[in-house]
Amino acid sequence: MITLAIDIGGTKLAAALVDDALNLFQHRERPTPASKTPDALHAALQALVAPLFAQAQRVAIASTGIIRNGTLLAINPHNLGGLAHFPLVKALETITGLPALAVNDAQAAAWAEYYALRGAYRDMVFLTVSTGVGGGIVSAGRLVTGSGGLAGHFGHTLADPNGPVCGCGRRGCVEAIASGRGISAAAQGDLAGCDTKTIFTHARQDNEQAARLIQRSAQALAGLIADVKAMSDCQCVVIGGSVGLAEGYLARVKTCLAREPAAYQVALQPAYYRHNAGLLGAALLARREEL
Ligand code: ADP
Ligand code: BMX
Ligand code: ZN
Repeated sequence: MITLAIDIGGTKLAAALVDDALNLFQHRERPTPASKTPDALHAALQALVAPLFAQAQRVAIASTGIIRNGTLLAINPHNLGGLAHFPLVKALETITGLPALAVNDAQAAAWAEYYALRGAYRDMVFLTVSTGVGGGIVSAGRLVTGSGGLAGHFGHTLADPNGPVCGCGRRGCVEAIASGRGISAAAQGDLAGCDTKTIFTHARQDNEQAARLIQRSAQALAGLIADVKAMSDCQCVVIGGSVGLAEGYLARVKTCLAREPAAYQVALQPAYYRHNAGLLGAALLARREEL
């Protein structure tokens, strides 16, 4: 059985074909359109999957946003150019004529990373530091999505009561400080207007402000990891997303976490499936559901 797996993030859309042995082929990417209206996302998804779907028997979607009854509901619409609502499953079923399943991107990635651990831990949490900060929980070997899809949205817990207002409406969320958007939004002077990838490049060239912005993100993420440990007693936290996987970032988070009391220490590791964790997690869930 071939699954067309799709990953919808705030910055990029990715798609690939995945076979039953989890081999991933014909990987394609394009930028996520920034538009309040659903038409632009629909057109971008259509163009992304057009060369792929004839070879697939089902569609598995990992997407940013709260996924409820196959529909994307943004908790932070700013990450999608203001788009707050998109009928994901309906759109992909119309485009491909295939049955489709949708799940939150970080929840999907948590499931793939739990699978990669092969039983080493029963309780783990996945965190993505990307356009936003997302999370997924596996508890006693089960993926926790919540009755309304909100479970694991750790990016919207408090990092700093005096921090910037988050696109979700709360002040000082971890996402507003630690995410790719949060890092670039705080850049000033010589770094004003730079995206986060560029800010990492400047940090490697000893730009002090760039290093400070990345450190502020790593510190907020380490605080979140201590909170997650306190709430879930998970045995392992896996980090993904382009910021989370950027060279040197996890080492900074580990240093910050090491300063927290012993009770909050937890094994930290980078995503085994790197940038493909969302695609493979969605494919694994479609296989489990026998879609
Ligand atoms: P998405 O949120 O669409 O899943 P990513 O995981 O690629 O996408 O996260 C996008 C964010 O990561 C952006 O803020 C971007 O500037 C930043 N980014 C992309 N590549 C890198 C990199 N190599 N190093 C650091 N940051 C990166
Ligand atoms: C936001 C939220 C989460 C998502 C997380 C990471 C939206 C649109 N998304 O907190 O559902 O899991 O970002 O998403 O409200 P990404 O785009 O960074 O991968
Ligand atoms: Zn928030």
